[in-house]
Amino acid sequence: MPIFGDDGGRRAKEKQAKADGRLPPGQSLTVKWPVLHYGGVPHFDATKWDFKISGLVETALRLRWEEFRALPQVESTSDFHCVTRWSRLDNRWKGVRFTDVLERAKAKPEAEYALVLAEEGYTSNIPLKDLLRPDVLFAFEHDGEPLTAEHGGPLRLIVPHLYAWKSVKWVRGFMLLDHDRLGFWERNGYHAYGDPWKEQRYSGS
Ligand SMILES: Nc1nc2c(c(=O)[nH]1)N[C@H]1C(S)=C(S)[C@@H](COP(=O)(O)O)O[C@H]1N2
Ligand SMILES: [Mo]
Repeated sequence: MPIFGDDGGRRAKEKQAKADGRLPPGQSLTVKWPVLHYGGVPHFDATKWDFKISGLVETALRLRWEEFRALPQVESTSDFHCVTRWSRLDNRWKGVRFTDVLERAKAKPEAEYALVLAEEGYTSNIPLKDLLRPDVLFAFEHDGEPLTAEHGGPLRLIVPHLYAWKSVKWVRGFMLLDHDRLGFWERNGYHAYGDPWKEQRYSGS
């Protein structure tokens, strides 16, 4: 007899996650991995792909796919919290730390915010100091597999401590600014910062 019902033990895992203090308020646990985004899944062409760093940096940069792939890679396991109230724990990501990318361009002292840029004009704003955490990665892999296109492959940003709309799929670069410039969802009613532990879901909350 299985101990768990046919939800693969989801309820038991959720109870444990709550007891361990790993589930932010108002979130429920998912053991699957939903696909969520606005618009279509962009087509990837390695010969045309580039990653651009601009704004308040010492050296504006444009990295080609091969150059980005050659940056030092690390693994980091972290949790993922979507504002639509699901969380997925213990995701094993492999990719390049934000800090290892930024190092090549060097932030100017007045840079305080980033606007992260993706395919099809998707953007998200994040304070620069939040991106300097060691678990913030540009990820190529999830749980040992190359990131599928629907989950943001070939490359997505992962910012575990903020709601997942900040974990920009199909990322193509970022711009550093001295002020906060709202991104796509942030202009459409989501919170400018988005701390899941404070339930900063919508602007004004
Ligand atoms: N480029 C882009 N990135 C995006 C989004 C989007 O619409 N476009 N949606 C965000 C939202 S709201 C969530 S919850 C996560 C979902 O990632 P997943 O589909 O891999 O679960 O991607 C985020 N990154
Ligand atoms: Mo989301």
